[in-house]
Amino acid sequence: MATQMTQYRNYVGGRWLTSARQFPDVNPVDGSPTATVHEADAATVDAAVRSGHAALEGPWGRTSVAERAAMLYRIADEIERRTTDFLAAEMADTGKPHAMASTVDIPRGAANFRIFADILKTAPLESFRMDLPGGAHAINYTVRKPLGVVGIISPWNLPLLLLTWKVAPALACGNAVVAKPSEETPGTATLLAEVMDTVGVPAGAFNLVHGFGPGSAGEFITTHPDINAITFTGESRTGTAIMRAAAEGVKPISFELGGKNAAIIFADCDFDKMLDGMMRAVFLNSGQVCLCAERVYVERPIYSRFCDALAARVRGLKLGWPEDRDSAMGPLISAAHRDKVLGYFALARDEGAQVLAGGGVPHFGDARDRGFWVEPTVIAGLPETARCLKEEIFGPICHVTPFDTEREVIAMANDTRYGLAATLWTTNLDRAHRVAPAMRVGLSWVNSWFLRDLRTPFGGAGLSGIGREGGLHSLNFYSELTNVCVRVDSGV
Ligand code: NAD
Ligand code: 6OD
Repeated sequence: MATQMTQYRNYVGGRWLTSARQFPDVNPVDGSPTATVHEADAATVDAAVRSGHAALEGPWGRTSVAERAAMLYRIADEIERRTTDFLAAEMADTGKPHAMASTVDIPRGAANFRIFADILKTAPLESFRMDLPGGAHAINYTVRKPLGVVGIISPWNLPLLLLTWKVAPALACGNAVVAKPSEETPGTATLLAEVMDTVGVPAGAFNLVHGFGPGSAGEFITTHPDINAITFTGESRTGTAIMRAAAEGVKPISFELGGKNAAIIFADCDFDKMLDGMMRAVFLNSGQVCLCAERVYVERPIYSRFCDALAARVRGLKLGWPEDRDSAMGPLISAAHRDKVLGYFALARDEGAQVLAGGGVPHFGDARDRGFWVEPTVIAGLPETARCLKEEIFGPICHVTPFDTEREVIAMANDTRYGLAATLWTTNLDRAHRVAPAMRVGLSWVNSWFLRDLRTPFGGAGLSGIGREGGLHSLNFYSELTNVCVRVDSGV
């Protein structure tokens, strides 16, 4: 008997909707189909937007802060109760190792709901007393209200983490959402819709639509006249298209975009800790984290030692099945993305790079040879003007450059149109406090990477984004603040 392929449907107004058009969800480990995805057409997206507005007019629009916080905690609990399902779906869609999905993606998916419930309950609002001539005064205070129906468009690299990073604060603030996950990773988003259904999120408050960008669900969301705000994580180029769409209707936007992040390694660093940190900063998630370091600058006295040590560690990285507990790296997300990354490997050679490790496609002798793998790769010797040092590759590759002075390395690290993150390795406290804030980025790490209190601002400069999310910054984006000014006349 043929097994029934998993079906990922749209969740609109509390109902599961199929679609006439479907597309396959592919496992990048071996290229096998894992599910059939129902692509939302314009009418389905329109129904999602209308159900969002209907929810805002109904009981969802009258929920209190306490009720919304309690609901967010229930969502977090239910994600945790279904951890095994979420892990299986995330690994099937991305091929990422269990070690990562179980410590980063799924726990953070649940944590995003808890943290925004906590923040919502304690979020301060402004209040000012204004003294007026003649003894009267006025009291100004702000009221936080939802923006309306928020369109959420997310990428494939950290599917649940990055979707919930936006859904949680949007719901916390009382909005309704129409969320579209990447076409590459519909799995955990669909499970999230099941969670919303199970814990009793009112119909229409959370809507999920599947599909692509242009000419599909993504574009239908961004061009819908009754979407009140758009929050997007993805490529800078896609941000440009979405910004154009959002200009019609002057919609608030929040953009978390690409990066070409620098790592700066000073000779006085703790070498072993730095090397462990750099292996994560370059190769976590096969380099498919917007915060990954693709440009590595090393102070000359330890340059050769670093290149040798990094290349040796890279050659020992285990490229494994996601379920294997000792797998360190998975495949790239798709055949198209692998072609793009391999294109940069070839370009690096054309530009004159030395390949210190990797640079090709691994051979396994099993089903993985049909998947979308590349070798973790270290290159050196390119001029700062090379395309490989200017363009985001988004794969398991870094280029290593030597430097001599602090001033020189700050200039090189900042010579990019992106501005997302930097990581700096030193034991010199003064230097850490001089160099870290001098990075033209939204997030500057010292002796660490991808470590962050979720209450802090997150976002990028330049091509890396517009605005900040995180903690109160998220609540402020997902809220309309109304200032109320009450004049109080002086009495007798
Ligand atoms: P992408 O821009 O191709 O796609 C992201 C989402 O946008 C997908 O859901 C896609 O279907 C949708 N989309 C594409 N074109 C669209 C359009 N014209 N209108 C509406 N929606 C559209 O990005 P990706 O390949 O999924 O993700 C990788 C990129 O995301 C990298 O550049 C990476 O740096 C960036 N990223 C940034 C952050 C951050 O926080 N700054 C986090 C993760 C990923
Ligand atoms: O940690 C986060 O909240 C966050 N937005 C991470 C982004 C990672 C990019 O790939």
